[in-house]
Amino acid sequence: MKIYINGEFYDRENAKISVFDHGLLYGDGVFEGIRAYSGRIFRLREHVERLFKSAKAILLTIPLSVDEMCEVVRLTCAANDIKDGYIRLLVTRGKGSLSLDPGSCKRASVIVIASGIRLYPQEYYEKGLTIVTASTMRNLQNAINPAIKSLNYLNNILAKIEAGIAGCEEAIMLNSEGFIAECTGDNLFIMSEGNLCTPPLAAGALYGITRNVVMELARSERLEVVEKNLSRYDVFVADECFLTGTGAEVVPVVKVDERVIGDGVPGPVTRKLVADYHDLTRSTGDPISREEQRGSRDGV
Ligand code: PXG
Repeated sequence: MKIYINGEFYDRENAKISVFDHGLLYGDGVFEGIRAYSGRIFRLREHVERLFKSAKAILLTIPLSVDEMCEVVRLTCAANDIKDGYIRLLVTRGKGSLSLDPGSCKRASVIVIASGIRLYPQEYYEKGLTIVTASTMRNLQNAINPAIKSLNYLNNILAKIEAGIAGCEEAIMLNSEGFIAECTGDNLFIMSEGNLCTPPLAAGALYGITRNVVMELARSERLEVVEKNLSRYDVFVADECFLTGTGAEVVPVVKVDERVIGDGVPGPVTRKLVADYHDLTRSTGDPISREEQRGSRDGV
């Protein structure tokens, strides 16, 4: 395994960063989780652009351009001979003093890890997930804004621990008003009265790239997509429910806080979107191999 750190590739044993890196000391940094399918990186540019926005929001200067970062991700996949895989992209504040002061960090660290992926069991897609609502609420907009994909994920981790205690894979997180924000690492959708509904980003969700893709797919199926505040009640009485995320893709939910959703099996809209997303990820994306990249650029 070859891991990219600040312009060099290192073997797994030698891929190390300083204990004085503020990413470790304070969770001061940003990250992305990206997938490659069949030798192509899915929605690479969107992920890299979101990374740059997260960095901008925390006044972190990334020492590369968006194009250079896309190229680094591609090169790291190529160096690891990735066809289907998971890419973790991190930018930390870098090495500094033992004080909070980010000014003590002279240069951000850029790390790219490209590895194989542990897929959700097929059963989840066929039978659907059971989830619960966590008592840990999502961060306030004026605390750590949930739109920032920061290295400080304790908020989500606390909710994930609650999911685990309840024997579930995921948990719903509410915002301070009691409306649904999202899950710990996935966005949430419901089918209600023939419309596909999802909380607006202002409710405190990450600007999910899978969420965007699913909204595009749904609209292309002539479904009405509505972004509106959703309460737990709205989910309990929904006809269908599913989650979206890079890792999970589109995964059906059939029980929430012991309430059976719809018929208790993945509904028709969910099943169609699971299949459409699957097809799209396996037929589009930026080629990892340079030859194919040239080919696609030349329209060959
Ligand atoms: N909400 C949160 C809080 C996330 O961290 C999503 C929604 C879905 O966003 P995307 O852009 O991926 O559709 C995420 C993304 C992991 C893991 O290791 C988590 C994510 C992505 C990949 C892996 O648990 N979260």
